[in-house]
Order: sequence, then structure tokens, then C-alpha cells
Amino acid sequence: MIRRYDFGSPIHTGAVVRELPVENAAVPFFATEVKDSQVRFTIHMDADDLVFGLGESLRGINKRGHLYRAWNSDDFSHTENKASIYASHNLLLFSGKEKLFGVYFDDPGAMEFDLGYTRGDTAVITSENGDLSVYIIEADSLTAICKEFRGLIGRSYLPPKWAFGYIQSRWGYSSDPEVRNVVKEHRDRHIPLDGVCMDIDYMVDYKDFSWNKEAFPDLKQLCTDMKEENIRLIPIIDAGVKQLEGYDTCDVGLEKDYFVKKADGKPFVGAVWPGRSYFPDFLREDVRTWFGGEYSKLMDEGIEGFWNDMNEPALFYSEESIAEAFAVADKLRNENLDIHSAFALKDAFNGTANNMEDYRRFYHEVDGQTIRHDKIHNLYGAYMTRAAAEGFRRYDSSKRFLLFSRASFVGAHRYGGVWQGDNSSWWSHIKLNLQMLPSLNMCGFLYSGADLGGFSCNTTEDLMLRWLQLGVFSPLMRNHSADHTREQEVYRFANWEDMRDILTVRYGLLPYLYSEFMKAALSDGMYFRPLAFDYPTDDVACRVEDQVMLGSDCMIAPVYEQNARGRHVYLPEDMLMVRFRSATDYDLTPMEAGHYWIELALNEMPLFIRRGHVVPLAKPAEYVEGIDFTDLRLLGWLDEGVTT
Ligand code: MIG
Repeated sequence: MIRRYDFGSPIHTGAVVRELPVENAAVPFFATEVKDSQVRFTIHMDADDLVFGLGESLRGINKRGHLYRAWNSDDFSHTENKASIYASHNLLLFSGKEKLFGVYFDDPGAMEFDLGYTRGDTAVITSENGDLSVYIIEADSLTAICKEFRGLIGRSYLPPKWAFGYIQSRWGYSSDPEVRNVVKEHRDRHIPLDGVCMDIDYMVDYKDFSWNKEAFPDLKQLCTDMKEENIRLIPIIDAGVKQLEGYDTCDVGLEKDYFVKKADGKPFVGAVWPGRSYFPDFLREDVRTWFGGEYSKLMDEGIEGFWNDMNEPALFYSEESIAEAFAVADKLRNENLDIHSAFALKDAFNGTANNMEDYRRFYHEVDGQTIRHDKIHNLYGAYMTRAAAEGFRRYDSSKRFLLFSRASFVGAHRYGGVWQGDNSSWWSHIKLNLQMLPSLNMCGFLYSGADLGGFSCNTTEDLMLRWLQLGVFSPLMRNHSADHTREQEVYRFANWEDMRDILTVRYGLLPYLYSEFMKAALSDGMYFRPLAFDYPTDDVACRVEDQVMLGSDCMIAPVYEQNARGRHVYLPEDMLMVRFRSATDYDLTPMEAGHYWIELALNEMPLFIRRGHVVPLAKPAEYVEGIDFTDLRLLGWLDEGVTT
């Protein structure tokens, strides 16, 4: 059962697809306070209450005990002190002896979620603008609440089948021979691969929908040749459009008035990779139609997948903020800088990026209304995703295209997937990757994954291998890294054969993983669930933060610690452990419910199959198209014994 309560004048966000009547009564469960146009929702939490939700956000699966902020932010340092990253998924689930319900705050502006941060027994949720709809969702289990919620927000995006293959990416690939070489290195060594991402270096001066004709003299031929090898190329598209006369995307955008504007009616100028840029007003349908159509320039060459970046939107500086910084610098130029002025100078420049003042400088048109950007900030990336997805549908409605975005809002889950942004090559980020996956699923984002191996910082061969062992289960399985970090394609490492073998596990399990994904997507279910969802009366299971249920039959428990040769695992019920070294080399151990220390050498990864269930395993293949979905072994612990 879902009930809706409105505050102020809610702005249409597009998150919800089902129109519900507005209740006149007060919101249940919360004490509500309206003050200075803010709305605050307060709820007492019992000692045992668990809080789930918030999709792509930092910290644990149980969100209780910290402060989070809905404010889509380009932040490449995912440390525990951060309250926001790239997405705002304002769903919370409260579960305890006295309460079981979900609440969705459909608010496109800034919100604060103080979940026992100020006071351990109290959650205070604040809408800063006070214009929102609140949905209270009740059902008899956490899984059922999420299903109801999906009914409210609509069905999840379906990527093409090949997008479940392994994808290699790196910021820096910049030419036809370089891309071909990455593919060759994989194919020569029989390392499975289905896609290669092209980062901003394929463009000319970072202009969207352009490609460097010298580096890629015949993109169409490259796409054709790659496709013959069962490889798809996946170029990046950034939100900002370079300010440049003679560049048609810019010219048309200006001529048709498609960019966001300042109060004086002039287009807002902010700098990103291409330097000074304009920002399409994706909230307008005509702008989406235009921008979504631009992707056809690349689709005409044979491209079938994209990733949308910098759509929080990220801003390096605006004309105004950089002018202010220079003014500070001019003033301090001849000073003997002390502790205060030296930092003031630094802060003046650091503060130009993703600056709150800038987000208040420009406006959108939403349903004929002019709305200042900060009021709807969290929608920007979602509407860029929607623009692209609608463009793909118009281009070829019979085909599924790959699309994943950095920024998102609930609603974008109908149009594309997400990646978890700029993580680091840190062991703690394997765990963070694991913890975000079920939370994203609660909010409808099923096709997701993190940069395997880590984006920033230098990876190591053991970190890479352990991270791939989690990546085996993540729908988007992409190795991506930043420019100037250690190269981390599998073939760069001394232990590349172990990595290749782990990749065969992905392809062996792919029939199962793909079908569980489709099942979740088509029945509004979850592919990843916290253990608390499946074992709500098991107090130990309810607090497990480093194991996750997968599909209807499995549990995963990756190793995420440096130098570990095993890990502790809690089995809430009898399970069969499959200890994989490759898709053809594994051993099986039936294990009764309980606590275990499990030995896992660096090249070994476990999968736990619930007793009485079976999981199919295919023969290894080097690309998704090559998997024989009819020649399957069944792994399981049945009454008759263990099947192999
Ligand atoms: O400011 O395109 O998150 O995946 O490699 C950095 C370069 C811009 C951020 C993305 C990352 C990508 C990078 N981009």
C-alpha cells in the first residue's frame, strides 16, 4: 500500500509513474515540522531498528549512524566523511520490531538525512526547499516494499545481452590502433572481453559527438571490425557543450535557445573539459529530442552503447566564479601571505569548482515554469540519461542500447544504468562497491557496477584480482582507471592467468546471472539483496555488511582485505559452497548454517548456493555471443546429494 502526502508546491520530477491521490491526513510514522520553508520529518528509532536505502551513497548497507545529503556531486574522493556523491536516491526503509515501512521523498532539491548522527535514536530528514511529495510504502517484508516502490517508479532499464560481458576501459585510449591493440591483447591470451570504452580522448577538443579523424580515420570500419570480433565500442558523452562558433552542436543549441540561462537571459557559461561550455536544459522535452538525436552521429558509425559523464553537472568554474578568484589573487599579489591569506588564496581557486553560488546562477524551464537550478539540481543527470535513451528508441526501437550514467535520480533507472563513479584503488572500496549494489537495487538501479581495480591511485595485482572476483557478479563488469595511474588491463599483470580464469567464471555463470537479472527487472524484484531482506528474523544475518544475496538462489561473500587468505562467512541456512578458480576448476562443499572461516587463496572465489536450489554453469566462452546457453551443468545440494 502506498500513500502520498504533499508539501509546498511539489515539482514534477518524473521519478513516479503512478499518479496517486494526495492524502489529507498527516504523514504517518513521522513528526512533521514546517519552518522557514523547510520541512523536517522526525522519527524515533529503537535500538534494534535497521535503516536501508539511499541507493548510491557512501558507508554501509544499514545507513543508520551517519549523515547523508541528497546533492549530486562530482567528488572523486569517496571517503567516509563525505555526505554525497553523484546520485540522489531518496528512499529509506525502516525495519524493526515495531515498524516496517518505506518512505520515498520525491524532492529534486537538496535534502539532508540525519540517520542517528546527531542523536543515535533519532532520524531527522530535512527538505531544504520544502516542495515535495512524500510516499509511505507499506508491505509485509522489505523485499515486498521494494517491489511496491518499483510499481510506483516503473520498470528498470534493460541493457543488451552483450553488456553483461566484461568491458575494458581506461581514461587515455585515444586512437584506432590503441583500441585494436587492447582487444588483441585480450583475444591473443583468451581473456574474455565484450566491450571497450572510449573516454574523452577520442573526441576533438572534448567536443561532444565529435571524434578525432586523425586518430580514428574510419570509425565505421573500426566498429565493423570490432563487431566481427564480438567487441562493442562504448564512447563517453559529457553534459557540457563546448562554446565554439562553427561547432554545430554549439551553434544549433544557441540558435534554438536550448541551453540553460542566467537571470539576464544570457546562456550560462561554465567550464569543464572543453573549457567554457554551455549546458543543455535537459528538463525541456524539445532539448531532449535534439540532444538525444545527436547520439545518432555516433550510432551511424556503428556505436551501440554510451556512458554519460559530468552530468551532476560538474563545473570546474564559471565566468563569475573565476573572476572572483582572480580578484582575490590580484588583491593578495604583493602581500606577504600569512596562514590566513595563503589559505584564502588557495580556497579562492579551489572553491570555483562545483560551487553552490554557480548552481544558483542559472535557470531551467519546467512545464512552462522558470526554476532556478539549485531547486532541481538532482534531476539534471537523470534527464540527460532520459534524453539519450529516448534518442536511442527513436533511432531503433527494436534494439536495446547500452547506457550508463554517472549522475542519477530515481526515475533514471527506467532509462539506463549507473556506474559508481571515481572510486580509488583501495581495499575498502571493494567493500563499498559491494555495499552500494543492494542499495542501488532497492531504488530500481539494477544495471550497475563500480570501476573494477579502482579509478584513482595505483592498483596492485592482488587488489585487481580480488576486485574482479566481486565484479564477476556485478551486472556492469567494467575495469576502468584514471589517466596517469598504473595501467590495469588484465594482461599487464604477472598473475594475468589467474585473472583470466576468474573472468571465465563470469562467462560460465552468465546464463544464470543474466536470467536472474531479467527476472528481477521484469518482476520488479531485486538482483542483489541485503541478508536482512531474506532472513528478517535472524539477528545476525540482519547486520551482515559484507555478504549479499544474489538472485533467488545464491549468496556472495567476496574477499576484500589485503593479504587475506580467507574470510569469515556467516551462513543463515544450509548452503553449498562452490570455490571457483575458473569455470572448469572448482570444488564443492556442502555446509550447514553457521559461522565459518573459509580458506580462499588469492586465485579462489566463493559462491554459496542455497540448499535445495541449483545454479547452471556454462562452458567458458570469450564473449557473450559465444556462450552455449543449452549446454549447462547444474550445481546444487539436493536431497539426492551434490550435483556437479
Ligand atoms: O573529470 O572522462 O567519472 O570515469 O574517466 C573527470 C574522464 C572526468 C570522470 C569520470 C571518469 C572518467 C573521467 N571523468
